Amino acid sequence: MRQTFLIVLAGLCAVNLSNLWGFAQALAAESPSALIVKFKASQGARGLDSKLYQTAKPLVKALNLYLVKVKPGSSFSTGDALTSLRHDPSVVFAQFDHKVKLRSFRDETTPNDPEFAKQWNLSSPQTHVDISATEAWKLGKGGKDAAGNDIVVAIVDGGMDVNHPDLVENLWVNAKEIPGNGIDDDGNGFIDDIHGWNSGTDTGTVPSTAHGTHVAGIAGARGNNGKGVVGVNWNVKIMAVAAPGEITSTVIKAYGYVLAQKKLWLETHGAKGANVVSTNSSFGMDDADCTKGEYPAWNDMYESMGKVGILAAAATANNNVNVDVTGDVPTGCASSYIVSVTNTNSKDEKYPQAGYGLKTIALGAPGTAIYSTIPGGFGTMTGTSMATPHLAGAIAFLHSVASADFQKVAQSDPARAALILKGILLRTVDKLPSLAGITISGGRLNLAKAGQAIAAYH
Ligand SMILES: [Ca+2]
Ligand SMILES: [Ca+2]
Repeated sequence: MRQTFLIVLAGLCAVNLSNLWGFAQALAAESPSALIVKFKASQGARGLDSKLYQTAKPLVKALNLYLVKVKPGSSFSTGDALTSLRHDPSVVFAQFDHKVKLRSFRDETTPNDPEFAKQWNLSSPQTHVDISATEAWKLGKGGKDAAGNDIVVAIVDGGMDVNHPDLVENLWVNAKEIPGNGIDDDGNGFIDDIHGWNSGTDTGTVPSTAHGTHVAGIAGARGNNGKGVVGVNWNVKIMAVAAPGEITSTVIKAYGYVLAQKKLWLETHGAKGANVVSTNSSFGMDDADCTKGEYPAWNDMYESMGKVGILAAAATANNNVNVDVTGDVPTGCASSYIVSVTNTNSKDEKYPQAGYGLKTIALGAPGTAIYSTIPGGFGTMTGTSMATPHLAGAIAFLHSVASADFQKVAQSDPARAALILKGILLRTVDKLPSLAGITISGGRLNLAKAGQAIAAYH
C-alpha cells in the first residue's frame, strides 16, 4: 500500500488542486467501514467511547488487534475515528480495514473446467504425453477463422446428447431453420435440421448415444465455462449427424448431409449451409479392403468432401493388426482427404489393441482412458474412437489460428487448403518409438506445433 500511495502522490505533484480533490473523493468512495486498531496491552479496547463506537471485536488477541466500527447513524465518520484513535494514548496504531486483491495472475491457457485435471490427453505437464493443448491455446481457443467465419466439425456417429450442458453452447445451429414446424425453412433440402441430421429417420431429431456424446466432447466440449471438461477447441460449432443402425447406407447419407451443407455454404458465400472443415468417423469395418472395389461409395464420398475442403478424421481398427495387410474401411480408402488415426496411451505408446500400418495410418492421438462428456454427465472411454476426434478437433482448431495467407487458400481452393493442413498435422507430430515404422508420420499429434506451423503459413 505504501508504495502505491507514494507513486500516486508523486504523480499528483504536477497536477492542480481540483485533481487533488478528486483523488480525495476517490479515497472517500472506497473508504473502509471499519478500522483495525492495536491497543496497548494493559488497556485493551476497554477505553473506547461507547457513544461513538460499537463494541470492538478481537481480531488477533495475542497482538491486541481489534476491529473497530463507528456506531451506525453517527455523524462521526470512520475517517474521523481514524484521526481520533491515532491520538488516543491507549492506541499503538490504527488503520483502515482496506480491501485486498487476490494475487493470482489470470492464467489464459488453463481453462476453469473442473474436470480438466483428468484430461491427461490435453495436459500432462510432467510427462508430455499429451497433445500440447495448453501450449496450443496460447495461439487461440478455437472459434472463428481469420475471415470471421464459424468453423464446423461434423460428428457423424450414432447420435449425441444435444442437451448436454457442456456441449450445448458449442452446437452448430442452423440459424435460418425453425425447429419443429415441419417446414424446410432455409430451403437446404432438409426439414427441421436445427443442429444436424438423422440419416436413419430422415429427420432433424438426433438420438442421444454415449459413444457420439463422448466423441463430440473430445473435439469440442465448451471450454472455460466452469463445467465438466474441455475439448480440443474451447469454442467450435459441432454439427450433430446421426447415422444410426451402423450400416453403410446411413453413414453415406449422413456424409451427404454434411457435403450438402458445405457446398451450400460455398455457393452462398456463407449465407446458408455450414462451413464444415472436418468430419469425425469413429467407426469402420475390420478386414475390409477399401481399394478392391467392394466399398466404392466410401472413397467417392471422402473425395467429394475433400474437394470442398473437408478432411475426414477416421479411426482405425481396435485390434493389433497391420491394416496395410488386413485392409480397413475407412482408413484404408485411397482418398488423400482421410486423416487416419490410431490410439496412444498415457505412456505415449500405441495402445496394444489398436491398428497400425506404415502405408495406411497417418498418426496417433490419445485414445486410452479418455475423460469426456457422456449423456447425463462425464465418463471415461477407450478406443481409436477417442483418438480420432482429437484430429477432427485439431483440424477445426488449425483453421482458427491459421495465417491470413492460409485463409486465402481456404477460400480460393478449399481442397488444396485441406491437404496443406493435413501435411502440417503429419509433419509436426511428436515422434514416438512405438509408432515408428508402423505409421506414416511415426508420431502422435502435437496441436501446438501444428498450430504454430499453420499460423506461420505463407
Ligand atoms: Ca432445412
Ligand atoms: Ca466445459
